[in-house]
Amino acid sequence: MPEVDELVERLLAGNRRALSRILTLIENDTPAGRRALSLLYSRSGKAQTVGITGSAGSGKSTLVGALTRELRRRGKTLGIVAIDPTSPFSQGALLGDRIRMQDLTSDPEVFLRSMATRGNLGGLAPATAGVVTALDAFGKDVVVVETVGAGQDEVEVAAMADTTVVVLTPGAGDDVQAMKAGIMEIADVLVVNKSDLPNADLLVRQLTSMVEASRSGRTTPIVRTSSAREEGIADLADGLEEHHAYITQPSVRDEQRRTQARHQLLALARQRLIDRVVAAHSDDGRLEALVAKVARREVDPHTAADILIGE
Ligand SMILES: Nc1nc2c(ncn2[C@@H]2O[C@H](COP(=O)(O)OP(=O)(O)O)[C@@H](O)[C@H]2O)c(=O)[nH]1
Ligand SMILES: [Mg+2]
Repeated sequence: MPEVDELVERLLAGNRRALSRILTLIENDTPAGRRALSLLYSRSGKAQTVGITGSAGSGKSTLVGALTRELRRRGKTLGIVAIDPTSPFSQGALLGDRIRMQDLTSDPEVFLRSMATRGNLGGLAPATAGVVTALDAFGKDVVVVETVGAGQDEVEVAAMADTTVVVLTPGAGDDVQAMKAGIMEIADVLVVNKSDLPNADLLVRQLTSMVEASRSGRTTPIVRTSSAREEGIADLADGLEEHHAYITQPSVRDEQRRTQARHQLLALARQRLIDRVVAAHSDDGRLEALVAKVARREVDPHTAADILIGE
């Protein structure tokens, strides 16, 4: 595919339009997109990837804006992937994000990319991973992925990054919810944002005891921020740098890279197998026939699955 190959060359030479076009190809999971990824993959792996998750409205976008300005002051270049809600009901939030992040896009060292939650044919996680790979190969020092909320898929996307930041806010009932959902386990840095609001101390205390109880080895730092007032942002940047230093120790690095590779490889293989099985059985109606049999209790689901993959 000579056209894509040329596009990749332009991306690697620092052309932002080529990057933009390749990101679209990757997002749509086109053959050209896969070709681009196969060329870019070996050129990636230098950036620190940062996943930021937390409930909608916890201030992630505002935080990413403030953090970007801080990292720029520290001389870092950035790629930002903002995963947008696709629902028409969230247009307001989307518009808000655009306004909050607008001033960032005039900086040529910052590349902001919005991605839809739905419509990625290959799935959100692989599409995001591909987009991050391209921004990494483009040469950005830090690639930040901001998820919309803290649902299962979104947490998974954030957890793929080298460094995962979980944003919580004081007084929100869903914090306890988030902790229950095991979100604590994936946090490399915990942020108590909106610490200008009451009860921030209480949340910090609760988190401190949870962190002490759950972690061995490196202790997850808890950073208080007010992204609205741009307070604590340097502490967050410090937290990211500390975690980066921690994971770039050779032994830790190898282990993390392997975990990431295994996860990505198996997820893609799983998806391809499913697609293949479904495609093979849909055309002639065998899949629906089997579904009907299971529904009528004529075949149990295990046996049906064996039939499905065994043929
Ligand atoms: N009081 C307070 N409000 C904040 C803070 N950070 C963000 N907000 C507000 O919280 C709302 C949601 O922010 P946004 O960044 O869009 O959250 P996201 O949905 O997590 O990306 C907006 O109205 C922000 O102005 C903060 O530190 N303190
Ligand atoms: Mg947001």
